[in-house]
Amino acid sequence: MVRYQYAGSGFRDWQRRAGEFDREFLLRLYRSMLRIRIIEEEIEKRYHEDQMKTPIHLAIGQEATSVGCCAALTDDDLLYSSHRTHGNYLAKGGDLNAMLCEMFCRVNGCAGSRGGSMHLIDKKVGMAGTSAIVGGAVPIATGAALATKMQGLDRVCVVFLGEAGVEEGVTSESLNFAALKQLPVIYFCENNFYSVQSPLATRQHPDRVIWKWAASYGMPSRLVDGTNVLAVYEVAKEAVERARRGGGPTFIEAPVYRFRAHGGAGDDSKTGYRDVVEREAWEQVCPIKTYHEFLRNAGLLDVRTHERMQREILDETLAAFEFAVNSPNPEEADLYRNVYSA
Ligand SMILES: Cc1ncc(C[n+]2csc(CCOP(=O)(O)OP(=O)(O)O)c2C)c(N)n1
Ligand SMILES: [Mg+2]
Repeated sequence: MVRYQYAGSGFRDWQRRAGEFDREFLLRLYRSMLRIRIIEEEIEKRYHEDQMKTPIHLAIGQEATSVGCCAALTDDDLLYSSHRTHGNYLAKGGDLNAMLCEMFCRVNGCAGSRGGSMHLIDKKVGMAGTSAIVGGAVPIATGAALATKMQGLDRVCVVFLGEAGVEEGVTSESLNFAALKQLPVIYFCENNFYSVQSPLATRQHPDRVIWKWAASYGMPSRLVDGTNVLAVYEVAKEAVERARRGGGPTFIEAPVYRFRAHGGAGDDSKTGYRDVVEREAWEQVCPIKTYHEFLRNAGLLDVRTHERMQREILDETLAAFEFAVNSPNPEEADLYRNVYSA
């Protein structure tokens, strides 16, 4: 049974708007999505070797949300996220070598090899941190936005959460507080309809439409096609501009679909919690595929440029894996450094 269908209109209305954007910018968005996809596919390919000492949650199929949103941010803006982190980290400009070292548990890891895939951080580019606790990053981003406002900084804080993050009490508290205090924070909800293997319909009442629920806290709330990188960019840009000029928080809900299992490599649809036909239908509106068609139709991307891009990204990816596997393991004496316990 197909439960969740794509309800967007793709790039149909965007073709006539192609000229509004700079070609370099449009290609940069494409490259960024393709890069995330190629890197994650390589992670997936090697995961069974069991050299990566971390659980993984691939965002294959969800690249447009990370890339579209981060294109509206500067390095000074802060990004927080959950357990499905790779796309967020890379789109924000996080260091690939440091990310892979973290996953291989090597000394050059971005979290000192303590955190693995679910705890990525790169302060230089405003990748402020990720949390494996569902909804856990939401109050942290809200607190960062409070600090931003109190210190009078020109900075916007963004937090990615899955639709299950909405079910955590702390998310309600955070939205209420952010609206009350008019904080410069954006709640970006990637609604992929599943929490591990539980469909949304078994977890939230059908009358509770997520973006409308968020609006009831007293903040602008938007629904945007999460497979359309340009639509995401536009909505994020509007929210960022509002936050910067003191206009307070925004909530964004973006329907997306993950093409792989909740965790690990490969797809798990055959276990029966979702229909393979449902996944295949969403693959037809893959954010990279549809945007590629848009660029080709607009005459902005030719076959050779595309092939060169793929080659460059794959070379970069393989070199980063090489760097990670050749980085040393942490020293035993370092085990308790930076570990705090009360
Ligand atoms: C507070 C809490 N409860 C349960 C879990 C176990 N868990 C890890 S990921 C996940 C699913 C979260 O779904 P969603 O927020 O929609 O993100 P998605 O995995 O779909 O990207 C759950 C229940 C957890 N990590 N933290
Ligand atoms: Mg989900």
